[in-house]
Amino acid sequence: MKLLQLSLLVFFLNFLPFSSISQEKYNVKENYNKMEVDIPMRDGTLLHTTIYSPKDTSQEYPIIMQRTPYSSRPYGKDQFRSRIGPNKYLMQEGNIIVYQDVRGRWMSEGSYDNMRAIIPKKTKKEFDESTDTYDTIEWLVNNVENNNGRVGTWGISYPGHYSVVSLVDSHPALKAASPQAGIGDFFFDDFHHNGAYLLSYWRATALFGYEKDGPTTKAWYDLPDLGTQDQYQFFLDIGPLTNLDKYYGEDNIFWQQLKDHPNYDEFWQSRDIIQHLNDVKPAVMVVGGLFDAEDLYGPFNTYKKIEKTSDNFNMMVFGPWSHGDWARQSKRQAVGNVYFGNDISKHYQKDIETKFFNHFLKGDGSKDVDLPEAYVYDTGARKWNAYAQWPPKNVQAKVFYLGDEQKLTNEPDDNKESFVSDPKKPVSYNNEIKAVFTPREYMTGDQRFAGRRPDVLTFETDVLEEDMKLAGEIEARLQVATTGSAADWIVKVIDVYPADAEDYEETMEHLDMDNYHMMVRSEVMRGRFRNSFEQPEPFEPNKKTAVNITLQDINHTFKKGHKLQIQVQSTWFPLIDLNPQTYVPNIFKAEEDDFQKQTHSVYGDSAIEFSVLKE
Ligand code: PG9
Repeated sequence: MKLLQLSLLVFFLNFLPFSSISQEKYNVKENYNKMEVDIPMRDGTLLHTTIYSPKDTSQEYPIIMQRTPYSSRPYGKDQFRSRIGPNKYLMQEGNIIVYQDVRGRWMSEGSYDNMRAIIPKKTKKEFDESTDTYDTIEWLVNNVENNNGRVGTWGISYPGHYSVVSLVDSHPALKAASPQAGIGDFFFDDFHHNGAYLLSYWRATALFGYEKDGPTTKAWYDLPDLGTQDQYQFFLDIGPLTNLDKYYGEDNIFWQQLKDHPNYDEFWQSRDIIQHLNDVKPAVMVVGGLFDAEDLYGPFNTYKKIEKTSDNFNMMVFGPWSHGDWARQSKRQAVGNVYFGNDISKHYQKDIETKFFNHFLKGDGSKDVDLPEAYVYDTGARKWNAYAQWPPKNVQAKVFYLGDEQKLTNEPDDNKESFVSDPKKPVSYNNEIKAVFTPREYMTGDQRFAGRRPDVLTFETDVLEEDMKLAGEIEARLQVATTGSAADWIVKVIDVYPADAEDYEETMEHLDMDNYHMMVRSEVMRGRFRNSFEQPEPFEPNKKTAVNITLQDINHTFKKGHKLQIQVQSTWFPLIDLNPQTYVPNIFKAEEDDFQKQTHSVYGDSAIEFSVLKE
């Protein structure tokens, strides 16, 4: 099986809750009955819903539901998943587990709409995903035998998004929701980061772009085969994005939408779910991975928005995970070369996730429960922290400046570092030739390969004489200039390991962890959006200009003997698409000649602000 297909299989196994191919001692078919029903929505559309109910009817059970665009298969009354529910503990103790194909996907009727916008003031017949969820819950609690009248939702990624949606105008029977890496907004999650298009997601456009003819158990789309492991070269050879049109025709609705909406316009704004998280009633446990390459914006902003607007039970768990790791059964938890510890996901599933659902769906459901407000793993010290709030209260701002001689300094200076940025020789986002369905391992990748390029600026502290713990968001306030009229700015926060760092089983053959430059956090700002995501602006050539970038939260101790390093660059390929570096109205429609080599500069009064935890 080609690596690309394998990576796609791994991607899907993320969403076939636990693999439908792994052999488990626990036998679902022996312990659960399965029913498949088509539930009518308020507009008459039928949504295909699979219900697994415990055979033991000596007690009533709550319903724990996942709504998904990735299929509630296997279909057929005698076909059972080998694992059901959020984790094996909840499966084995008995719950009614429900999977539903969302509108327009797989066996459900209707049309699909990526991140379908919530209609704020709906008429009785108007529908969106919140009404589909409401109508589904209404049907389930009134028709599924032996349910205890309480419902939970959960899901990872897109299914996580639908769990977030369940919180909007929620059904009164919905008592608990656990959105996990739930997409918040496609302009900041997955397909874009701060307006930069994630070219690395281009193949996934096929997954979501085509309309199916009717209910189907078979995939109605094919993913384009790049025919190479070298995605950097493939996309470099492709050149302007218009050359990708030969792979996706007009019938790929999502590809057309991506091209027609390069700015944060009403199309994207209406699909942002965070804006609707007001006065949330059900208990919420937001889960995310600190090295999740797909959805970081969504979970952090879901938790923070609910904290601001609602009085419900609301907690968050962020572990040393990449996308979906927390749902796996891996003994050793590692992301790429970096190992964090054993049984981290098991501990989360057994002691946190199971307790959350049992308390709110089977227990007294009060806010008085022995669960932490913010359970966040320290990815440097390699241990869990239970915080009373997030971001933590006892932090102090610490500003570093991008000073002379590649030093992070405590004071700004009048230094200026310049580099030539050439779209024909962009900085790679990773250091291996391996095709991926969507990027993952670069989130902890070694950044020495980049730092040695002349078009990547590096700034670092001296060797730390004591631990420095950074907790919360990071604000990069760059002062830059370009000879062109457009540019992207990427900031990377790196933990430089000492020469005696230990190697791990996961460390790649040729690599030692000594002097490993571990990516801790990174983010891009497409410079045209520096003042507004809605109204892009060119740079005035050679004019010193402010570009601010918020990097998602971290919880990382830079240990004594390590160094903190910042890298700044303007290309990150093919993670994101190439910026022509001359201003064009829509980069999706840029032409070959628009792409120009330019000289960019970063000034010494550029600041990176961290929050240092005062232990
Ligand atoms: N958020 C993930 C994703 C969305 C779209 C394309 C590729 C990945 C996910 O649902 O896994």
